[in-house]
Amino acid sequence: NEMWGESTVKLRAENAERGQLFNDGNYAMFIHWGLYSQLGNQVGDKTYYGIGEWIMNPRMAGIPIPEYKKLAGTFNPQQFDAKFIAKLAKDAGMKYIVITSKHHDGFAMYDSKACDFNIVNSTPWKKDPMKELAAACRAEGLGFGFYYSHNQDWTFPGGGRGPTVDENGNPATFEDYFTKKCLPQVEEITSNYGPIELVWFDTPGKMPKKYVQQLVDVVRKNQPNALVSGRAGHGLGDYQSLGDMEVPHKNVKGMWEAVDTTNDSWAYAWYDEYWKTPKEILRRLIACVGRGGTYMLNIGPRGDGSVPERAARALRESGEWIRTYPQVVYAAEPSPWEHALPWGDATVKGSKLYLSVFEWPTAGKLYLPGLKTKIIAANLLKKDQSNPLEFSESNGWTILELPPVAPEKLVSVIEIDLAGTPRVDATFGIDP
Ligand code: H57
Repeated sequence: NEMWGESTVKLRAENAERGQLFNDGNYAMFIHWGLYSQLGNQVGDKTYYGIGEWIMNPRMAGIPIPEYKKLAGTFNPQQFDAKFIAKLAKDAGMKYIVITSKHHDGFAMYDSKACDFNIVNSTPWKKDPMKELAAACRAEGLGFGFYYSHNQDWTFPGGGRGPTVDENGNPATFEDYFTKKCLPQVEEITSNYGPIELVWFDTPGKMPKKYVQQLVDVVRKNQPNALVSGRAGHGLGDYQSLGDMEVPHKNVKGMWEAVDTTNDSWAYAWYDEYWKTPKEILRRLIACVGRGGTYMLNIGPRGDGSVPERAARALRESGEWIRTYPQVVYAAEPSPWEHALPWGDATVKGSKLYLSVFEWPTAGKLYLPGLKTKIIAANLLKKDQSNPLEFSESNGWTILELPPVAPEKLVSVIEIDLAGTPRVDATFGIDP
């Protein structure tokens, strides 16, 4: 994806320590929360459809900077509850949380000394939610990381797509923005919140390499074990970040992550009720694990700090399934088929193959194309029960005999013990 600047793919082994986060915890919570959350895509009596964190941009409402800055004066998120959010991520089966410390609007959602356009200095609330969230994550045993918009800053002079002159009308350069705000803020987020697991830089645009390098150096200095997202730019990140809301259809090599939303917007959008169902969440999570990557799924809390109930419910329901079948997801390896199959998808643990059956075959047979490794046993799981399945082979197809009704409401799991690591002849096509 050219937008994020190409080849940041690195092998897991190159970053054994840092990469551990992805190996163990291939499911995470992303949070977009900021001044824009107060608007929820509505300005005056007009609704702007799209991604809510872009509301001030001319492509959406086009809010002038002085007007936008006034939103800080009413930002008072009384319902924000860091423990609730960390618990929700935990219940969802997620392993770490990444939250917007500063999005393109330039507003710091943490206590920043580098720029007073921040939550402590310019809101009536005056608190640092990130201190609380970092602590809550640690208490739940979750990892914690920050999103930081390093190139785009729409309100600070010299920032990407920001004002080109300062308060006195003098020309402002990207260098000004970088030295006065960007670099100091990345120092802050990597120094003031204890050990963090990830710094998620976004959309490098045309940001010169020398700046990106300095940011990555700061992260390495302060947080040697933190991952840096591929969207830092210039191949300086640790792993590849796919496009926004992109779940790949074919296996992707190297270390990578997909980022996705529970509805259609990153930030809270009042009208957006296009919630993914628990089944859709599992479909996309298992697709990512099955393609060889990790899945980070976003929620957009409201301006008052509360989490939309339907997002929370879907996350908890899918999380309950993950807690029942953790072996399917965590530290699982990619599918030997390299793509989804008509009934669902596959993940691997050594010589065990896990079939996640999303569409229960009505004809009582499930077909596996071209599986070359010998099957020792096939079992249909039902929580901690395990029921043996009959299986046969015909012209390279493995045929599993299934009961007429799926044991699980959401997704049923078949565990296959193989004589070795699964190998597949990829030339097989449509079910016989
Ligand atoms: O933070 C989220 C996501 C993780 N990456 C950010 C997004 O805000 C970058 C999204 N940039 C993609 C993009 C390309 C063109 C415009 C947005 C509203 C109306 C038009 C635009 C947005 Fe589009």
